Amino acid sequence: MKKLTGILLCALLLVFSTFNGLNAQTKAISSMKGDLNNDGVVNTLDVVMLINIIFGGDQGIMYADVNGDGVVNTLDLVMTVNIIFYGQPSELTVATSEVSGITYFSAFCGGNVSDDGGLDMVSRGICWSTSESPTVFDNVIFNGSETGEFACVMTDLASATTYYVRAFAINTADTAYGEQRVYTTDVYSAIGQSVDLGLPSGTKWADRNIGASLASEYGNYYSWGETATKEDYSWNTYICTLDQCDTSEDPIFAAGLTDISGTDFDAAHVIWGGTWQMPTDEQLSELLDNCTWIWSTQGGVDGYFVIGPNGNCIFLPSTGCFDGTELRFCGALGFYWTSTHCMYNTTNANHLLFNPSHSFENFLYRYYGQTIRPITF
Ligand SMILES: [Ca+2]
Ligand SMILES: [Ca+2]
Repeated sequence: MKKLTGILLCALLLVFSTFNGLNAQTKAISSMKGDLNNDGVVNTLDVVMLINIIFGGDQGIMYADVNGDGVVNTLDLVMTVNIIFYGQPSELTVATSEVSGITYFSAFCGGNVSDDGGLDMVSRGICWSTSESPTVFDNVIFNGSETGEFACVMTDLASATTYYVRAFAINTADTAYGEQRVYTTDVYSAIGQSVDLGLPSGTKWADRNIGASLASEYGNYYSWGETATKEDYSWNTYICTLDQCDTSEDPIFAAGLTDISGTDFDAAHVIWGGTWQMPTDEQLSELLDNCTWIWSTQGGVDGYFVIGPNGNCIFLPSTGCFDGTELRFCGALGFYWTSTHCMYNTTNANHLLFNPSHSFENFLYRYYGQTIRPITF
C-alpha cells in the first residue's frame, strides 16, 4: 500500500515536472533524508527535484541517493514520497561521547543510542584499537541493550599510546557505529604522581598506594601509626598493646595527637616525603562525596575507578587487610587508612572500606595492616 501510494504520486509528479521545468542545478546538502533542496522540509519540491535528477540523466548527484544504496533511481523516489506521507524512517543511530579521565592505563568513553531503528536492541558499548575505525571484533565492552546514554572504562591500556574508539549499537538487523574519537594515554612514571580530581579543597590524590609501582598493585600494608611493614599484624607487634591505648605507653596519645597526618607516625610523610601525607577523614569524606565510584578491573584486579568533578580519575584496588599473618578479603574488599584517630574508640582509627556495591568510612583496630593512598596539595 505504501509503495503503491509512492508510485502513483511519482507518476503524477513526473508529468507535472516535465512541464514545470524545475531543475536540479542547485546543489543541496541536508542531514534530513529526502530534503534535496535543503529547505528543512521534505515535500513535493524535493520530489520534483529528484525526478529531474533521475530522468534528466544527472546520475552523479549522490546526495539524491535517499535510501543510501549507492544509486539514484526510482526507489529513492518511492522513499521520498513515503517520507512525505509517513515521516522519516527509523534508523539505528549511535553517537560516541568525548573521551575523558585519561590515565597511563585507562580512559573513559561512552555513547548515546538515539534511535533503535524500529527493532529490538541486542547490545551496545564501545570498541577500541590502536588502528583506525575499530569494530566489535577489536577490544570491546558491552554495556546494556537499551537506547540512551551510557559510559564505559577502557582498562589495561598501554601507556603513551594512541587509541581509536567508537561507540556501537546492535539491533536484530544491523550494527551501527558512532563517530571515531582519538586519544593518547599518559606517560607512565616510575614514582607516584598526584592527580588533580577537581576537588573543592584542592586536595590531590596519588595515582598508586605506598609500595606499589602500578595503580593496580596493592603495595605495602601498615598498622596505623607505623611506618614499616612486618610479618605479623597484631596487638603483640603494635606500637602499644590494646590496654596501653590512650595511656602514656601509647606513643600517639603521649604525643597529644588525634590525627597523625604529616607527623612521624604518617607512613606517607615518612616514606614518600615532600608534601605527601595520609588522608584525613575529612579528605576521605570529600573523595566519597564529590566523586563517582565505578567498579571495574585493572591489571586483573577488581577495584574502583574514582572519577573527580573535573573528569580525572584514580584507581583503588581491592587490597584486603592483614590480620595477624593472614591477608584477608584481598581482591574482594578495599581497606585504606586515614590519618584520623577514631573519636568513639581510641583503640581504633578511621579507614575507607569498600566492596563492589558500597564505599564508606568506618573504623578498625589500629593493629590491622592496611594500605595507604597518599594525598598532597
Ligand atoms: Ca525540501
Ligand atoms: Ca538509492
